[in-house]
Amino acid sequence: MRLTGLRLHHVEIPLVTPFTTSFGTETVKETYLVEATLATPDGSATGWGECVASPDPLYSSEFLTAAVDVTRRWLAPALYAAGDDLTAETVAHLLRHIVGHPMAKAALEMAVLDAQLRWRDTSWSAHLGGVVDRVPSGVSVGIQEDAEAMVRTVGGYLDDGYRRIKLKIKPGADLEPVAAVRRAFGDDLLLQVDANAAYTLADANHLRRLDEFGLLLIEQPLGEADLRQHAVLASQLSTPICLDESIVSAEAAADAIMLGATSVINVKPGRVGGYLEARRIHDVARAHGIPVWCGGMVETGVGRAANAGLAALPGFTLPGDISGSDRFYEEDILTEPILMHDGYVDVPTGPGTGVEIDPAQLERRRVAVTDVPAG
Ligand code: OSB
Ligand code: MG
Repeated sequence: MRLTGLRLHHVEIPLVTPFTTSFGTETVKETYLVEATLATPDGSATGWGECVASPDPLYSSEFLTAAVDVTRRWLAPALYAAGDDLTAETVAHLLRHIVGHPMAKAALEMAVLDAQLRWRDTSWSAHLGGVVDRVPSGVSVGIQEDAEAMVRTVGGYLDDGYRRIKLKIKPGADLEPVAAVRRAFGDDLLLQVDANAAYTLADANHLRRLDEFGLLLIEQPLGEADLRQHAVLASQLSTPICLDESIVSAEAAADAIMLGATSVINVKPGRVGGYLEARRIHDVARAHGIPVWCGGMVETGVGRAANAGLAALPGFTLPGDISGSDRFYEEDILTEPILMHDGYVDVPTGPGTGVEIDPAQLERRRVAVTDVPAG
């Protein structure tokens, strides 16, 4: 295939409720969707990607305007320069000399893979190796005003049918909400927490107090670069550690596993440079008997559909952060929203990501367009 056109659609979509993590509060989703047009041997194909970078570099060093800039000035030119040799499998290789920027790279690879699979009439999940037609749906619950509010909010999600609850925590908002939720909903509730790197090893004694709540795991308690310190912490907790921010590649996943820094992995395609690297992480983890689950980055239906396809792989043995779009958005940007039924999200079966963008919804949410033409 050959890249013939690239357009970034900048969108802003209000969230149904503010989402608070240890690093900040979001009330609006800001991102861009990538529309890539490719010439194929028999015509042309269009694919869509979604960038998961946030406006501010708080979750990771990447941020939205940097992703746009690196795409325009370095990534897109490298893909155009590949001529007829472009396939989804070559994207990461063609971009490897540009250091970092995995989320910008992932959005491009996603669009090229979507176009390729639509052209080949193959679904995302079938291509990646999915083995199930629906995936259990977990929900990530932001930090609330107090423990009572947390119990109320979690109760609402359980009424909706979510099968696993993840509570965001930070110093000063950890033991109390966790204890209250465990007390309110009992020992059978699949419950886990996510600290988004808000603690240090000096907090080990405090974090050990979470052990009594029977959590599935604690996600990323320490900093992104602190693999060795996570290994030390793991030796002091009975709650399993699951790394998110630290797992930036399949190599990092292998290192973390060998060091004993992680016993579960949150796989996020954007964080690792794309769905193909995400599959490699699944493969490495599976070979080591390490369970994985699919994380989320508050995606629109576009990214949510692709995540559901990935989560259908056999190593995804824990429920992921794959909620219905209505967990975050009043309306999806798709013709058919991604929804949860009976605690599961269906894995799309159509070609590519299997979902279609609703042109009217896109226009309604679009705040700008960046065209990135060849040369
Ligand atoms: O750490 O998993 C995270 C959202 C934004 C940035 C980081 C994280 C999250 C979530 C939300 O927890 C997951 C979702 O999309 O449902
Ligand atoms: Mg996380």
